[in-house]
This record gives sequence, structure tokens and C-alpha cells, in this order.
Amino acid sequence: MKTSFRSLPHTYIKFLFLCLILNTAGHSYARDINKSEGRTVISLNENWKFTTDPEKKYLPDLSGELKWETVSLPHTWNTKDVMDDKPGYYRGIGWYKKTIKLDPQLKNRKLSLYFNGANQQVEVYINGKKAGVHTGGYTRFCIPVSEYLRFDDKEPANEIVIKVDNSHNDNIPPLSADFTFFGGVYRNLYLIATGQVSFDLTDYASNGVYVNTPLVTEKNASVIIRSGLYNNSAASRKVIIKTFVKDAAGNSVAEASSAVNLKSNERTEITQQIKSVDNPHLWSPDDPYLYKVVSRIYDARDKQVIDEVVNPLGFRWFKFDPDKGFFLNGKPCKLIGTSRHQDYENLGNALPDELHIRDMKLLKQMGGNFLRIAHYPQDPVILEMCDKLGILASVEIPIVNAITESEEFYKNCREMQKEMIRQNFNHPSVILWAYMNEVLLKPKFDNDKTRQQEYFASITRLTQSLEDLTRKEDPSRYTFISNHGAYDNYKKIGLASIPMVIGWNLYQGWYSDKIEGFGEFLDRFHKENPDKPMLITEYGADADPRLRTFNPVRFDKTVEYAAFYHEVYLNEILKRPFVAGAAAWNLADFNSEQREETMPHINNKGLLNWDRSPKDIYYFYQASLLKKPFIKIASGVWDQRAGIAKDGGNVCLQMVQVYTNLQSAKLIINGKDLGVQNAKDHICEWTVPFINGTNMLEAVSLPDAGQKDIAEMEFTLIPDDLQSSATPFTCLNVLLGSRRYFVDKAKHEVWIPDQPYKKGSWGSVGGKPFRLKNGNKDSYGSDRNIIGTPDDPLYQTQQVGIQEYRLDVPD
Ligand code: GCB
Repeated sequence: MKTSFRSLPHTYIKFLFLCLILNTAGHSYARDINKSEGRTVISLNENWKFTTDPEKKYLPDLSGELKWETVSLPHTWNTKDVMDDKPGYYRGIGWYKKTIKLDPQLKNRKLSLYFNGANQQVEVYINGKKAGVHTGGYTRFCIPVSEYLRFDDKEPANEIVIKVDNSHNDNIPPLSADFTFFGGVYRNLYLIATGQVSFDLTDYASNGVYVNTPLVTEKNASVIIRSGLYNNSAASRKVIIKTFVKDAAGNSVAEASSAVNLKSNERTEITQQIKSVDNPHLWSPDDPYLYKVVSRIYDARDKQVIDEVVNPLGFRWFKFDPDKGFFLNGKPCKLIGTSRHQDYENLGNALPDELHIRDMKLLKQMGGNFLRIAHYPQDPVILEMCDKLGILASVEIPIVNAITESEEFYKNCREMQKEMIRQNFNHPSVILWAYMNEVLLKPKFDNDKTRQQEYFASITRLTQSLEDLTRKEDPSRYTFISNHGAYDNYKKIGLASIPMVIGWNLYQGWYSDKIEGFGEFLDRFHKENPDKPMLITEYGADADPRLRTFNPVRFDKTVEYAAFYHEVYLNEILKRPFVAGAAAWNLADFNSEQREETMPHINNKGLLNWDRSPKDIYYFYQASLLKKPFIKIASGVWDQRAGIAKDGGNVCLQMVQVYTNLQSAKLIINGKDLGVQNAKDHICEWTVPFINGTNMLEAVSLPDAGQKDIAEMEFTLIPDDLQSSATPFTCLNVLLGSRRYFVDKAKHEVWIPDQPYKKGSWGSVGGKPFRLKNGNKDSYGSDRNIIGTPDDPLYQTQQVGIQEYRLDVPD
């Protein structure tokens, strides 16, 4: 067979990437060398001209004074302005244009533009004519373009123009949210050429084939395959649809074949059944064994392959039990993982595939078996990786915080839900379809209670309609939504009962003050709703990696408080079987342009930093979840330290934590054995004497010393007595009015906590730390963006009302 394939999004075809874009005199010449009728997918990512259009004045004429820059896709126009000190970021129109020449042989093919995603409203123009539109920034879409294209060598070449608009639109979710709505064609774009007869690309941009496994046991499994196909030609065609179930080695283990007579311009659907695959190799997080379903259309006369798509197939069965939690393949399986946003430092949301893949590997390496894809469907490669790595997943559409009571809004929500389900239907990793997040967080009409009741009734109606739609689209999965901790409000309007599973975003000990409230909430919900399965869909605490402390308090943004918070939460989650699972908020720090705080524009609740380097707490999850032996000097992440040498000595005592899943560990510093500690909840702790300069730490697992970890830490010793000769005073950086340390890695500077003045030493006389008067926050100082510096924590705290600040420095 001479057919070549590019992997269609969300299929995982073993493919020959046929990308023939030859640059000829400034424009591209897309040529298909494949003479057979099979499918070709050509990347259209390179060489776009891009400009913004803040005045909205260039439609339809794109000539004139516009300044174009050359970009490649994935692309967003918001990478820089989301990080500057000016509030807001560009939400408006962006234009992309490109010229391509097409091989005359493509003339008899059906051509479509396939977008993996563009935020959020798109219009496509080809050679000046509008070819299609799409609404919604997070789902895929496919625009048939054959009729607008020319297939010759003449100038000018075909011009493709894409208008993208990320302006706020009341009729398109999300309306508001704690993340940035980056604009642009921020995922891959393809030109797909198929024969006139092909699998259906127009069914909400799915690949036209839906694979169901109505029965799976250890002994056998049945498969039902529903395929949509169309004949776009003027003549009727006799075709044969063959479906092969292939195992991981590529051997066909079952087949089905159907003859179909397609009339001219007919779309039809056929259903094939494979009654039994014997002794199926089951799919699970520990053993994510994948079969594939290869679907082919053959011409009945010459037996040529006309089209082919490949879908993943994993044999598994699952259920949520309200008392006992989640079961996979008949065995209890606690779902533990994270939620994930799709952006990355310096790239916004326009990521190459490798970075998406890396995130999934990091989740797996953490020991996670669950991913909440929040708050919107993400790049197709995410679910491909969940299938491959064995990560169970939920996906949701972006209805966040509030709704608009308009037919247009409801319609857009329903369309997004259908797109999401149909595009991702075949992933064995998907177990839950969701459609709302904290929709009562910002209730409208607070000053008009009667009107507010109507608004709540509209929310209930929308919930019910999305619930019905989801159950109809896919009866094989569970439905769910995520609510915030205002339980009674959700209960009152049915949002704690309509979906099959209820997700809770809980922040006791963060947004509300008592961490014990978390366990209490879980027990109350379960008691009042004994038949409703539940998941914790969010919990988290901000951790700015530059802020450290030995006195963690809520809202101090230190790594230590977040570590404490996660330790408590994970423990509470694991000890309650009725909690089916939990997704920590969030896998990595992410951009939320309107946030200020210590690291403006960043939500710091990641277990990883924005560049995906781990925070200490990531290692805690590894120690708690991994089955293979694990030991890590978690405090080793804080490798530039400073502290006070007390009583004229030449060491500073500071606590060091080691995370391990082994029984105990011993710690050695600079060759000195500090003794053995038994791990309690996977944590061992030592008080460690640091010397000035480089300190070498080694943690060794016990009883057998098979595992060890090494950390090198730079320490700046500051004498308590500034005149002391044991540790000569050189310099002092103090974080006024704060109990935190601020680590500035780039400058090799560590700022230490403030202290009251002591004779011979330094500190403030009188005064108290500045606190924001903002209600329930135990604030560390100001939570405002300090303009003109990336080092906000240095300026956000103060000791106010001091009588004097004294430093008894030597001459
Ligand atoms: C939530 C939201 C999420 C926020 C998170 C936070 O409950 O669902 O979008 O980012 O809290 O960090 O405040």
C-alpha cells in the first residue's frame, strides 16, 4: 500500500509524515506526491505573516499600512503583555496570512483546514472568500476548503487569511476565570487531503470513527465500531469498510468487514461488532497496554485503500462507588493526580508537542494516576499521552465562575460539549466528562434577590441540559462538575445532585482559615449524600519558590506552608475510601494575568514551577505515591541559604527534610553523621549545622542502604554579634517586617527574616509588621504588584511604626 499518513489529532497512526511545503519565491508550494487516494496531512505551521488589528479596521482589505511579522504556529500574541506591569493584555483581533501553491493532483481531492485550536473566534478567508468560522478557544475544528482553492502554478498563489479574536464575548465561555485567555492560533494547523470518499471529518472534527467496548472482562471483550463516511463525488461508489483490532505488536486479533454502497454526495454511518477478543490484555495505570483499531475504506473494485484512520483502544472497565471510591477492572484504584493548565514560561499557551508530553511524563513520574484537564480541553497530545502512560483523565468545557442567560451562550456550551466528547471519545484514559467549574463563585444580581433566583434557575436548566446531552452522547462514561466549598448554595439549586459524580474544589486552610475544615467538609458531604460519588477536583496553596520560612503561616506564599498544606490534605484524602480521588491544584504554576501578589500574573499553586522545575512538594508526592524505593532531600531545592550563627559560633542550625517511601533514613552533612530518623508520613527531619560556604548533604535509606540522595547547599553565615571574629560580618540583607527568607538565585543573594534589635546585633526597635486590612487573609504584607521590580516580596513587607532600626556593625 502506498498510502501515507500524518497522525490525525487524537488518532495515533504509525505514520509517514508527508510534509511537502517547498518555499518558492516567498510562498509555499504544498505538493502531494502520494498518487493513491489515501489521506495526506500537511503541516501548515510555518511561515505565516501576522499582525494585530486593535482598531478593527482592516476587514476585508489587508493591504495598506499594516506591519506584518513572520511567525510560525503554535503562536500567541500575548506572551509578553501578560507579564508587564500594565494591567490587562491585548484582547482583540489578530490576522494571520500565508500563500500556498497546490499541486494540480490535489484538485480531485477533498481539502480541509484542521485546527487543533485557536482562541477564541475564528474566521477563515481563502482567496478573499469566507470559507468558515469557529467559536470557542479550546476545541478542534475542521473547515472544508476545496471549493475556494486553485490548483495551478499561476500568480498570485492561494492566499489563506485567518482572523482570530480573543475579545471578551458574553456569549462564549469562559466569561471570567483565574487564567489568561491568550489569543492566537496556538495549536498546530494542518491541511488534510482525502479522497472523495473518506471517513467523516465534518462530525464536530472527530475522526469519524467511534469505538465502544460494551463488555470487558478478564476473559473476553466485545467492541462496537461506529463509522461515519461520506461520498463527496458525483458518482455512486461501492466500498468495503474493514476494521482491524491490532495488539501492541501490530498483530490483528479481530476483524470486521462491511460492504457499503454510497450514493453520490451521501453521508452514511455503519456499525460493526466484534463479538469477542479473547483474554484481552487489560489497560491500567500500571500496565497501559494499548490495542489499536485500524479502520480502512477500500474501493470494492480495485481493492485500493481509499482512506484510513487509526484509533487507540484500551480494554478496561470502571465504576464509581459512593462508599468505596473508584474501581478499575474490578479493583479499588484511588485516583491521585493533579489538574493542569496548558501554558508555559515565555511561551504563553503556544507550546510545541514536546512540552505537553513532558508535563504528562512529570505527572507519571510523580506517581500520579489521574489528570483533571482543567478548565478546558487541551492539546490532543495530552490525552494521547494519558492513554500511553496510564493516566486516567477527566475533561471539561470552560464554563467557569458564571454564565450568560442567552440562547447563544447555551448553544455555544452545548456545541463545545459535543466537540469535546466526539473528538476525544476513543481515549481509554477518559473516564469523566465535565462541563462546569465553580459556577456559583461569582453570582450575578447580588443586589436583586428575585432576579438572582431566576439566574440560579437558568444555571440549573443549563446544567440539566448539558447533563442530558453528555449522557446521551456517551453513556459509557460518568458526568461531573466541580463546585467550590459553598456546599449549601450548590445543593439548593441541584448542582450537588444532577451530575453522576460531584467534584469539590476545596481550599480550607488557604482561602478559608481552618485546615481541619477540609476533613469536616468531606464527612459532611458524604453523610448527607451517601449515594453520590465524590472527587476532590482542586486543593492547593501558593508557593513562591523564592520564599522560605521556618514559621509557615497561611498566605505567606512560602514553599513550607504549601508543603504542610499538601501533607495534611493528602493524608485526609487517603484515609477516606469514599473519596474516589483528588487532583491537586495544579501540576505547574500558570499565568493568570490579573493576579498580583508576590509573583505578579502567576498563580503559584503548582507542584512544579512555571518552567516545570520541581518544588519540594512534588517530591513529597513521589515519596507518597511511588512504589519503587524513593528518597530525596526535599530541602535540597532550597540550595542557597543564609542564617545566623548564634552565640559567637561558626555554624547555623536549620531544619532539613528528607522525603522517602522507605522506613527510615540517615543524614550526613560535610561527613558528619546526624543519625537515623524514622519516616513519619514519608518525612524525616533533622536539625542540621550549616557552615559558611559549601555544605554537602547525603541522605541514605535504611535498613538497607540501597537508596541515597545528595545535595549541595551554599550557606551564608551571619554573626549574631556583628562584631564577632568567629564569623566575620560581611553583609546583611533583611526582609523588613517578615518572617520569610527571600532567595534571589540570579544575584546569589539571600534576604533573611527581620528581628527585634538586640545589643551588638541588629533589628528594629518598636513597630510591627505591616498587614493589609482585607478580612480573612493572614497577610504577609501587601499583596499588590510593586511596579518596576520582579522582586516584589522585597518591597511588599515593612516594619511599620518603628522608633529606630539599629545595626551594630563593625567599623
Ligand atoms: C479555584 C478555581 C481555579 C483557581 C483556583 C485558585 O477554585 O477553580 O481556577 O485557579 O481556585 O488558585 O484560586
